[in-house]
Parts: sequence; C-alpha cells; structure tokens
Amino acid sequence: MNRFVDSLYVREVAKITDKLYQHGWDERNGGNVSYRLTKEEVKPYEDTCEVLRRIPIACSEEQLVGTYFLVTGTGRYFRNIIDFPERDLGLVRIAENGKYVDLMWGFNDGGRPTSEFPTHLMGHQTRLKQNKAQRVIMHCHPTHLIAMTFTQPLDEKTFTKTLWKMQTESLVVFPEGIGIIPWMVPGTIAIGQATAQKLEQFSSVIWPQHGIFASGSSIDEAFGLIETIEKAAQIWTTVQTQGGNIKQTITDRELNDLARAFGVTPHPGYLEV
Ligand code: 2HA
Ligand code: ZN
Repeated sequence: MNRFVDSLYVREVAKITDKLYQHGWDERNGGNVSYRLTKEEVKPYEDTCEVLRRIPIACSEEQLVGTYFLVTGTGRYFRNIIDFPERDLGLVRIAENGKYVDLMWGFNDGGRPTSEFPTHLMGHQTRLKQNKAQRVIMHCHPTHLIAMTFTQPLDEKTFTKTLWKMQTESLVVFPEGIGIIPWMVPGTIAIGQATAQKLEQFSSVIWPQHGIFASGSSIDEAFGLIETIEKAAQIWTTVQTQGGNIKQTITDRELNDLARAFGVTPHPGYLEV
C-alpha cells in the first residue's frame, strides 16, 4: 500500500481520534473507530495486493467478506494515533471465511484491530441494511452522558425525550432517539449482538456506565451525532447544577413543529400529539 498513510482516510481518522481525546472522551486506550472503505477508494494506493498478515477475529458478517475497514488498534491510545498512524491504525479486508482479516496496511508493530471489532462489524452490517451509505462506527466515553446513566432511568423514551428537550438541535440530529442496552461486558459477542439489535432502530446506542456506540455515513456524521448527544447531556448536567428547577422547556407540541419544519420523523410514540 503505497502512500496510504497520506490518504484522506488516514488523516480523517487520525484527526478525529485526536479530537475525541481532546474532548476527554477517550482516556488511555478508551474508544475505537472503524471506517468502511470501498475497493475503488483503496485501489489508488495498491501498488501490490500483498497481504501483510492474516489476523484471526472472533466473528464477522458473511456479507462483509471482501470489505475494507480502516480500524483503530486494540490497546492503542487515541492521543497517539495522530503521531503514529501506521502503528496504531490498520487497513484490513474481511477474508473469505469471515474468521480472519487480511492486514493490508498499518499495525506495523504487530498490532491487531480493536477488541470491539466484532461488535463494529455487526453494527456496520445492521446499519448497512438501513442505509447503503453507512460507513463509520465510533465508540467513545462522553463524560456527561455516562454520568446521566447513573442518575436517570435507563428507559429509551424517557432518556431520549430528556435529551431532545435540552436543545433545539437534538431532535433534528437524532429524530429516531437513542437506544440503550443493559450494562454488559465489553468486547464480547453478546454486547455486539445486543448493540446491533438496537442499531436496527437507532443510529446510536448508550452503553450504561461505559459510553456510546454511534454510526454514520461519514466520520463527520458519526462524530457530529456523538457531539450533539453529549452537548445535550452537558446542558442537562448544567441545569441540574443550577438547581434543576426547570421553569420552561421545549414542549412536545414545539418538538412536533420542529420535526415538521426540518422534515424529520420523531420516533413513533415518543411525543404527545
Ligand atoms: O477499546 O473503549 O470498550 C477500549 C474500549 C472498550
Ligand atoms: Zn469503551
């Protein structure tokens, strides 16, 4: 892979992982990103089609065989990726039997994809069924959102409506709401399945006391979704520190007006009509 390190894709991931770190949402080795690339996008960099290594993975989706993913490495620190992209990122292609990935570029010190890669692949596959443009899965640990999972009921409708009412932008950015799974051990097939099931309806899923798992058709879209959700959680937190005595808020009727004006469909049954 000739000059892939200079590609737009590597630059995008290096920049966004740095941003995520700067926000304080990816301490230590927290967080992971995967970015689906097409054969055509990879082609200009393919001097030889040499596979550097074959890496076993716990599980992948059959439909994704042959697909390329630029993915963050297991154990790698987001704050380092911008300086060491060729070490901390890898470009992999899902191998024929789905039990391996072929490393095409990166992980040059022997690294492997994130431990959440099977969960990412299940997520990509599920979102691709909703939207063919789906290409990014992003997981991180947004502080205010995680804090809310200690104090708020983990009920999707209630949680979503709280965040919708914290700022006008929320409903427009995540009209379908936010999915929530129970607390689960990360890096397992079980959390991957539970998350993928939620991604059938929602573009983001809260992992209580852990973080968020979000999807999008671009790095900007996935990041923008997380940013908007976290901003709403931050406003909620600020409202609580001001005493929590809400004197006025956005009503359900106003949210319906907003949805009509922006041409989005709120999650059915969440708003009073
Ligand atoms: O990759 O954030 O959930 C480290 C994590 C696991
Ligand atoms: Zn995590």
